[in-house]
Amino acid sequence: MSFVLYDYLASGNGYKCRLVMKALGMPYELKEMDIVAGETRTAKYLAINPNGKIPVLMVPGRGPIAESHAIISYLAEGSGLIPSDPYERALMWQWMCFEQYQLEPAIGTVRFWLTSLKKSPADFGEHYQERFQRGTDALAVLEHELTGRRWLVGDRVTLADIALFAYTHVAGEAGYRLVDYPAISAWIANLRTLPWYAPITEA
Ligand SMILES: N[C@@H](CCC(=O)N[C@@H](CS)C(=O)NCC(=O)O)C(=O)O
Repeated sequence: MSFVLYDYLASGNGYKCRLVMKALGMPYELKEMDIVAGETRTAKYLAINPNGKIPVLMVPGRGPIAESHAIISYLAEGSGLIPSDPYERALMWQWMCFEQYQLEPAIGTVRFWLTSLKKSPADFGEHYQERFQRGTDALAVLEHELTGRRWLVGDRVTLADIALFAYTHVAGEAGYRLVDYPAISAWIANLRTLPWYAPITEA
């Protein structure tokens, strides 16, 4: 029995899980949920994740795990995607916390409004401006960190790169101009050269 991933293909949070399983050669079954149609809010789904969100990883013989960073840290346990050095591991978590608090709620939300809900910035008024600015601030921090570096932590790709790549590489869909961020653009290009790289649109 392989893992089952409850997911929505356009989701960067789900994409992190798909990329980690691809990187580690772990087979999985994808169960696509239409989050716009409310499929994660049914009683059946809420029994799996009371928070009503994807991604959820169903672990055979154990049960569900929600929250993308909990899922990827479970999947990557003991692999080279998690630094064995405690300091580097803490830096990995530093960037993954940054992603959840500052980057994903801004870039991920704006992208969701525009591409999944098919709304315009005017539909959200000041909320749009505030979210968009938070995303601009997050990209500035990332650009600063990546200047002169190939990966976010140490000298190899870690969960931090995968976690931050997920929404950053599609920031253009949320209206950001990635060409204005040369270090981020180079990092995105580097990640795309990895043998297990697959686009966000791939199941
Ligand atoms: N912090 C969570 C966020 C999960 C999340 O926001 N999921 C969104 C899609 S990316 C969702 O399921 N939305 C549907 C809903 O809220 O009904 C994670 O990293 O997994």
